[in-house]
Formats: sequence, structure tokens, C-alpha cells
Amino acid sequence: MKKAWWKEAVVYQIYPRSFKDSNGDGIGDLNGIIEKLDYLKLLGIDVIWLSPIYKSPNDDNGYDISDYEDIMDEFGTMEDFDRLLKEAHDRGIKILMDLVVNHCSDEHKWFVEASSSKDNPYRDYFIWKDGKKGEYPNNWKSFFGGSAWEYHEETGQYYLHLFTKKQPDLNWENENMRKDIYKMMKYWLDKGVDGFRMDVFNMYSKKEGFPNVVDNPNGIYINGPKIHDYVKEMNKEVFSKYDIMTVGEAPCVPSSMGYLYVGEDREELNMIFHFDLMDMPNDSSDKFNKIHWNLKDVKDIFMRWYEDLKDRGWNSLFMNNHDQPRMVSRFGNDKEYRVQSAKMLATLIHTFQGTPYIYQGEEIGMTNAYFESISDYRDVETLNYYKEKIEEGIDEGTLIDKIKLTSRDNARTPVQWDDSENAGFTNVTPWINVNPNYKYINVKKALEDKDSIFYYYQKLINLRKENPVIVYGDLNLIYKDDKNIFAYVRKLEDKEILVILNFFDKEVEFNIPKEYENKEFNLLINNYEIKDTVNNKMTLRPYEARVYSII
Ligand code: ISL
Ligand code: CA
Repeated sequence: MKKAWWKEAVVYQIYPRSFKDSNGDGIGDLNGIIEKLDYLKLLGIDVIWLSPIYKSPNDDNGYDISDYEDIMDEFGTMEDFDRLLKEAHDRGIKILMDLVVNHCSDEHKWFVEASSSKDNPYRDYFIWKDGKKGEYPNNWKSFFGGSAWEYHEETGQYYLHLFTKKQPDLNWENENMRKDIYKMMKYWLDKGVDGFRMDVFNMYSKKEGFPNVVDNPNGIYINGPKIHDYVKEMNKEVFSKYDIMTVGEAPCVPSSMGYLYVGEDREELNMIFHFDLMDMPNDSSDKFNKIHWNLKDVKDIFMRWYEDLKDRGWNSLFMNNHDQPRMVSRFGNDKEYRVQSAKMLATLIHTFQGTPYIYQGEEIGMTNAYFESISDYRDVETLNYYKEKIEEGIDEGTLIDKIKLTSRDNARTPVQWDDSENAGFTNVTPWINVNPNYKYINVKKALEDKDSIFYYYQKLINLRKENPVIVYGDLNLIYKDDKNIFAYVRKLEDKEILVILNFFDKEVEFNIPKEYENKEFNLLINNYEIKDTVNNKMTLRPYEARVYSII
């Protein structure tokens, strides 16, 4: 397995709006991030992925960019950014920028030009179509509700927007547009940023003729016909000229297709985020449906991606981000066993093969917000969904029950720094409410408790640094069909590590596999106090995680 710094790194995602407010306007900002760099250094992470910080009217919290080379007013100035980059680099922390170029904002100068007349030179930077006898050009749906086409009165055509109507899709067929994007990317790389997380990159290519979607959009506007040409071109024009890290956000990519994007000989990306785990159960009809999962599917997904990329590509590992419910609430137990289950899940992410991603607040076991009133929600996806369903006649209680579990705002409440008012995030009313549990879940408390989730993450991150087997070792699943336990052995040359995870709130027996019965086991990390020495049979407590090196 080829070595690379981005395989050995641990990434920490910051959603700046909710991280730390430094100037008392209720919105997190760049100076707030600078204040907390020492905290991140203490945690031990290597890379920060910054969700978008560019100029934006914030229809989708910065994922609608009106100027790619300027900073959002609420977040600060370019001088603040330059200082952030320097302060991070001084601490040995790299910075990944969010590259959102499937679409921009309708307030971007390109779109303002493009919509001024049909023969404006920028017209073709976007996707315009005539209506079909007063109907939409085709049946494509926006991810955030309704048609993906918006009628533009003044010029009498529709433009495409796969997300909100304030996020018009860029036309990747247009070579000038692509060149402008590459130029912008170089602007950031020349400043010294260390790579990109690429927002829905696998939607850049749209199928010629814009056919109706029949079953699903795969091959039409997701993983479209020219997607590999575009990524390869971007790699040649930009990535290949720098020592950087690239990770593409890739909804609807099956593991069998993963290699095509991240194959080491493909000259495309370093890794992608697949959504097999996040999309469980695969109900594309309504993403607000209750989230069910079983351990067998979880294991299958992890193993499928491991096997399909083995020795030829690299995985990313995550169980939540700014678009998903909190991982301890979804896959663990955010009540009685919050601490144990948060540590157990972290053990999986940090000992499987791939690059681990931590989403802000995860390291202290932050939970879903479970807001009860629609007035507490801010996310455009949630609000559009609510409006649409109320219009369809669905009752409010039913809707809130679904939204409470799945809304993206569950992950977007402010980071809980201490137990003072507003959790030490701000000294005014924050843009979104703080989770009321900040009184007992907060960074200050975590730092004072040697058994906290925080220190467990710190230890996991250290273990990864000290044991190359955790990064590069092969992986063998054991007890594949066990319904309660996820266990595997990692092996690199003569080093072997055994990971045992009880995924549920019941005690369960674990037998050391026959071939290891006579070996010695040396405990590397666990989320309970273990007093007994290892016997061939052990009882795992609720959500217990153990990692042993095998001697
Ligand atoms: O968030 C989702 C489901 O709730 C996903 O479908 C999400 O919309 C998809 O993964 C794309 O996400 C990315 O692009 C969006 C932006 O709203 C998300 O925050 C971003 O991560 C449009 O830029
Ligand atoms: Ca602020």
C-alpha cells in the first residue's frame, strides 16, 4: 500500500456558522476558529475541513456562493482568513476548503450577467432551456423540493437548479467556465490551502438531451456521461500541480463505482464520501422517513467499500456531518449510554481502514437537538419540506416527529463550549438555538474529566499515529453474521490488532477465534475499565469497545 500524508491524517470538519462567535453577533466566524486552534491541536487532528466561508447570501448557509474569492461578511475578512491559515499551519494543522462548483448563487456576477440577456457572454455558464408548451423542460426534481427548473420572466427561459432556486447549476460543458473555476482553485492553493472537499462533484455532468428521469437520476445528472473527463481535467490542470488532498462528496455512488473516482492509477480524487451508510434504509422517496438500520447492513457496507477499494484506492470514514443527524443519536444511544456508545462508534471510525472524519462537537458526544417547534428550525431543506407537506395536508405533529430525527439542523446547533448561557458560543442570541443539554455536555466539562469522550478521541488519534497497522494494515472481519458484535483483525507484516465492538445496550459473549486462542493480548484502548485478563471467552458490557494488539 502506497503511503500518503492524507491516509495518515485525521480530519476535523468545522461548520463555521456554529463553531465559535468571536464578536457578539450570534454567528460563528473565522476569529472564533482561531481562538480554538489550540483546542483542536490538543485533540490531535491534522486537517480542518472548513465548510464554505465565501461571500454568500446564505440561502443554504454558504453553499450558495456569490464570490468565490472573497469572505462571507459575517465570518470576517480575507486578512482574518490569511491569519487563520497561518495560525493553523504554525500548529501543523492543514486546511481543506469546501469547493462548491456544481452551482453558485443567483447573486454571483456570472448569473447576474447571464440573466441580463440571452446573448450575454455568460449566458452559457448556466443551463437554460425553453419550456415545453408552458411546462417545465423535463421532470427533474430539486433535492430541496419542487421542480429543478425555475422560469426566468425577463428572458423567457428556465434555468436548472438541482438545489434551491438561488443555487443555479453551472454549465460544465462550457470551457471558459471550467477555466474560471480552475483559476479560482489556484488562487486558494497559491495562498497555501491544502486541498478541497468537493461538494456534490458527481453532479457536474448532465446527460445530453436532458431526458426525463425514469427510475433514478444515475447516469443522467448523477455520475453523468462526462464526469470522469471533468475530474481528470481538473486533476491535470490543478491538483497534479500541488501536494494536496482531495475528497469528493459523492451521493449515489455504489462501491463498485468507487474505484473509478479514487483508483490510485485513475488520476482523479484521493477519496470520496459515499452515502451508503447515511442513506439507510434506502428510501429515496422521503428522506425524512425514520432512520432504521441493522448491524448486518452496517458491516456489509463497511466491508464492501473496504474490499472494492483494497490495495487500489482509499476510503473516507464518517458517521455524521453538517447534513446528517448526530452519530451518537443515530447509531449509538444518546441517553443512558451516551458516553460508552460515542466512544464505541469512534473506535470503529478510527480503527477501520480509511481516513477518519470528525464532525465538530462529535468529540464531546453532542446529540441531536430534537427541536419540537418548526420555529426553531433554520435549514432551507427542512423548511421547504415542512411547507410542502403541510400543503399536502399532513399534520404538524407527524411532520415534527420525522424532522426531529432527520433534520440537518440536528447537527448545526452551536458547539457547546461551557455551561454558561448560550454554551459559551456567543454572548447574544445565537442564529440557531443551543441544544439545552449544554449544561452537562460541553467542552469545559470534557476537559476536566479524564474519562471523557474527548480524551478517548485524543487517545484513538494517538494510537493511529503510533501504529501504522491501523492506517495501512489489511482487515479481516470476524463473526460476519453476529448480530450484535462488529469485530475485525488488522494486520501489517507481523503486527496484528483485534477490534471488538458491542453495538447494543445488552451484554454479549465474545469468543476469541480459535486461531488466536494461545496468543497474548495487550489492551490498547477500551471504553470501560477492564479488570479481568483476557480469557478465550469474554462478556462485553453495553456498547463496550476493546482494541488489543495480539502478540
Ligand atoms: O443533505 C442531504 C440530505 O439531507 C443531501 O442530500 C445533500 O443535499 C447532498 O449530500 C448534497 O450536500 C451538499 O450540497 C448541498 C448542501 O446543501 C449541503 O450542505 C452539502 O453538503 C448543496 O450545495
Ligand atoms: Ca460572529
